Amino acid sequence: MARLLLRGFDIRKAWLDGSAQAQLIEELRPILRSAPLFRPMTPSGKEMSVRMTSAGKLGWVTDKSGYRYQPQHPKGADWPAIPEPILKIWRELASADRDPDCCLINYYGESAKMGLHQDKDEADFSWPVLSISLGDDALFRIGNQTRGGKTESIWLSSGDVVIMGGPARLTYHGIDRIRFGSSKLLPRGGRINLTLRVAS
Ligand code: MD3
Ligand code: FE
Repeated sequence: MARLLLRGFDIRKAWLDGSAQAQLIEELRPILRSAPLFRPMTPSGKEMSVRMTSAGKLGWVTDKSGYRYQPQHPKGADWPAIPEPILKIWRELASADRDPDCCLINYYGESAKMGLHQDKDEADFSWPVLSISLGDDALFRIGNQTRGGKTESIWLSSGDVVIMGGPARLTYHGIDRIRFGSSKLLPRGGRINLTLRVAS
């Protein structure tokens, strides 16, 4: 379980062993059944290549009305609860005295990516954000607190956990690409990223 500090990001390599990763995938199955992945549309009308859904009191959505958190899936049902084993990871690592109200679930297929961006739709940036990587390796790019400047990249693998707190909370970040088929965790390949946030 190596620990890396990169531009204020606290990266715990292999925080979850294979059986913990498989347990999380099992927890996600019923969630994906009741809150199916959808392909979000940016306010400018472009479809994102990542497919998404959420668990928790609030989920993140985007459409022509803009980016926001809301209590229901786009099809109208309340989001399912965040599974206890996922909350446990937050309680161990986030050093926050409150549970997250959103677990964003991102699925990256073969050619999915996410451009450099800041996470700014939450009400209070003093809460950390925690990310859990499952499945195929992903090339994670970290920039600066303002647009532009030099970036650094690191491969994230299944079982890695990253905590973004303090000044790093507003750092630009993105996923350039995944190494499709690099992990055996998901039978059909791809990558799932869970992002825990205090949104409200
Ligand atoms: C740094 N997801 O959903 S997780 C996102 O792997 C997002 O799916 C990427 O960026 C993914 O918004 C990266 C790492 C991450 C998540 C949230 C952050 C890094 C962050 C919030 C603030 C700063
Ligand atoms: Fe982000």
